[in-house]
This record gives sequence, structure tokens and C-alpha cells, in this order.
Amino acid sequence: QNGKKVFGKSSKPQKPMTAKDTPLVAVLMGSDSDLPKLSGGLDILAQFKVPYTTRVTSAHRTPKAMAQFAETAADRGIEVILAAAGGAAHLPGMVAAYTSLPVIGIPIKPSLGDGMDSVLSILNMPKGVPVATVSLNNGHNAALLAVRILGIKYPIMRERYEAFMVESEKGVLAKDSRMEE
Ligand code: RP5
Repeated sequence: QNGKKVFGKSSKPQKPMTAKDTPLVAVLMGSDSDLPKLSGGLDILAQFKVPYTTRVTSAHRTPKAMAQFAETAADRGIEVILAAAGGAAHLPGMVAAYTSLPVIGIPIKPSLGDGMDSVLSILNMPKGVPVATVSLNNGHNAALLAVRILGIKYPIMRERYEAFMVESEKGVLAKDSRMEE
């Protein structure tokens, strides 16, 4: 591509993706009480300059709005959905029922119990309705997985991810060498 960065599969050189572009990732949460647990993931999306939108939508409290969002997300340019929920964590699975987009579920630790109910209600989906599941409160990994998925289509995202891996490796090696001293 004449050394220029490209956006998507177009052969025309295009500007690098920035956080101000039309959102490609939607971060849904069942309640605004989930938001503090998602800050690590939102930081990752910002670090990679992924254009994203955040929404509070609940499988139980706002089922119609949730369905409407999920059904129309792809037409509005969303390519990956992150969905966080705790306790009776039905949001990721219900969103996956209404869209063919990839859905990454983030189990949130509820106020009662150790959070395994959140993990299992997202992980234990019926065959035919897949939801990728990260560990408890791990919006960080959900966001990184979203960047990897975007990297299939957007070379700039793959480049950023590969640079991130190099930095991450350097960080661990530096810690290792400090321990050796
Ligand atoms: C779920 O219920 C939400 O995802 C949240 O984790 C949990 C509790 O919600 P609030 O009672 O704090 O609004 O739907």
C-alpha cells in the first residue's frame, strides 16, 4: 500500500483509525453500577484508539431497548459487542440472540457470592448461541480480544496490537532482569 496505512480492505490509503470515528465497538452493561469494573477495558480501547460507545441496557429492566440495540447494531457499523453483567447475567447471551456480531461477555462480581453465578451464566450458553467469556471483572481482556478481532479487518489495529505485545514482553523481561540483580 505504498507504505501508507490503510483502513479496512479498501485499496485507497485512508486515515488511521481514531477514537473519534464511528463506533466499531459497543460496550454494554446491565447497570451503571458495572461501570467502575469496566474502567480497565475502556482504558484499553482508548489506548488502541478504538472508536467505541458505552450503553446501559438490561436484559431484565429494559428488554425491548436491549433487543432493539442488538438488532440494529451491525447496521450502525458496530463490529464487536462487549456485554457486562453480574449475578443473573443474561445480558451477553440475550444480546447474542439478537445479533450475529461477535459478543464478548464480561462477568461482573455481584454483591452476594463469589461471582461464579455471573461466570457460569455467561459461559454456559446453549449450543448455537456462542458468547466469548472472559474472567470475572476482566474488561481488560475483553477489550484486548475486541482489538484482535478488529485486527482481522483493520491492519492498523493489528499493527497496534503487535506493538503492544512487544512492549508487554519488554516489560516482563525488564522485571525479570531486575530480579536477577
Ligand atoms: C445486573 O445486575 C447488572 O449487570 C449488575 O451487575 C447487577 C446489579 O445491578 P444493580 O442492582 O447494581 O443496578 O443486571
